Amino acid sequence: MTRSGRAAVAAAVAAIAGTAVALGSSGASGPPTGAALAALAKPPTYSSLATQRVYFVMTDRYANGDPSNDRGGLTGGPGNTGYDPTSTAYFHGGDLQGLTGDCTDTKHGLARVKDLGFTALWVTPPFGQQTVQGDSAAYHGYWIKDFLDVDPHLGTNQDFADFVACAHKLGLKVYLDIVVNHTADVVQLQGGTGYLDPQTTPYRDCNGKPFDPARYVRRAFPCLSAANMPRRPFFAVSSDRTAKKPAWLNDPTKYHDRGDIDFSSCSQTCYEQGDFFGLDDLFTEQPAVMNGLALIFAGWVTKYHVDGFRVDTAKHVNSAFFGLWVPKIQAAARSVGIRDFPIFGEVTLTDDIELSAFVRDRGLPFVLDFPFQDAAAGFAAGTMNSIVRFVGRRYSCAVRWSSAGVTAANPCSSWLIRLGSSSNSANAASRLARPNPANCSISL
Ligand SMILES: [Ca+2]
Ligand SMILES: [Ca+2]
Repeated sequence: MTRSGRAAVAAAVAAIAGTAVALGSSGASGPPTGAALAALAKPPTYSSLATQRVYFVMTDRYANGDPSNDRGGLTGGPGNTGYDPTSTAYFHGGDLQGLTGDCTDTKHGLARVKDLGFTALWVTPPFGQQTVQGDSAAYHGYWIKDFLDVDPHLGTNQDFADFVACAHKLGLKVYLDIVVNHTADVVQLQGGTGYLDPQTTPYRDCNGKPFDPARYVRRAFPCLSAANMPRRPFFAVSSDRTAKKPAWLNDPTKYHDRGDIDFSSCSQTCYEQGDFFGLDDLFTEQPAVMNGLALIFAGWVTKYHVDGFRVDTAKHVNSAFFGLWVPKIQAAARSVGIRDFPIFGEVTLTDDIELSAFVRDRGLPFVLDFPFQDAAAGFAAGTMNSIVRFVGRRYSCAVRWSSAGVTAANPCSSWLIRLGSSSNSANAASRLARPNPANCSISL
């Protein structure tokens, strides 16, 4: 679930460029030389994603094309149907038919988006939801129970197919917002929701033997039992046992079962293994879970031919996951003739160096540029220092190299290499994040 809202739309996709050889020769041993230095001096290469003008849309809040689906086929009050257009916390009736329109009228639907000058849409998750949790509803799409079908509040699977077909007819790309970190909150945990750290409560296999799950991401995973999970999982009502699709998601040992993330004091492991606001945190270290998530989302590529993914809560997934999962998705895209399938992650970090690790080390092709968003929001609020800090941080390593005598290299493209990925699919930089060499004269 995004915590940044629509402001994230304005954020550029982070700058990416470079090669493994450049990265490998620019480590802690000092400034690069020779061929590595020449590679660093090259200007960045744009991907197709960098040139898109992306319209972020929350389907429930765009337009109501079919009032008959406003309650998702459910009856009763907002606590059952999730529908209450008087409350910002509930469904308002918008749906895929409303978002699509008739594909010609430039006052409505996708033809309007096209007419506004956009070239792509990033659309909130359309999947089947747990309609209500607590005192709000799943209008945003991040409480998924059925990963295989469209939520009835938004329409039908055919409505989604028609939406993508219209977008493509108009020359618009569709970037689908997906979630691999968690599902809806269905599994409950005994003994409370407080986070139990692996230092004191390690994972234990079905025989009680402790193990580190990171060691098994590429091989047979230890056997598990509900009784030996850090917090013993259970279902509050019997219907919850079969609430999710596909069926493997109903196995409570496919989740971390450690309790909720405590955002006031949390290690990276806690971010990865804790429940995000109580949502069932998938045990993504398990090859069966990673492969299951690959099959689910590959299906949305091969069935509907969407053009890319935005990956929710990517900061909260284990470090090896994307290096294993992304190639499977891209292979599925190639199997239906899509050779360029951008995948960009939501990693809510405002520090460039920390953020870059998710591209450089964790296998995400792109990440949203939260450092830029943070700086821009600060600037808009009248804090000039936010921009100064942003520029200083983003160019600091380049300036250090320049000070060390690396005069032949364009320091800004050097920085791009530093932030860049070894992935051959990630040779890109967004226009907003692309450094202008003229800016490098700034006094820091
Ligand atoms: Ca509707
Ligand atoms: Ca997680």
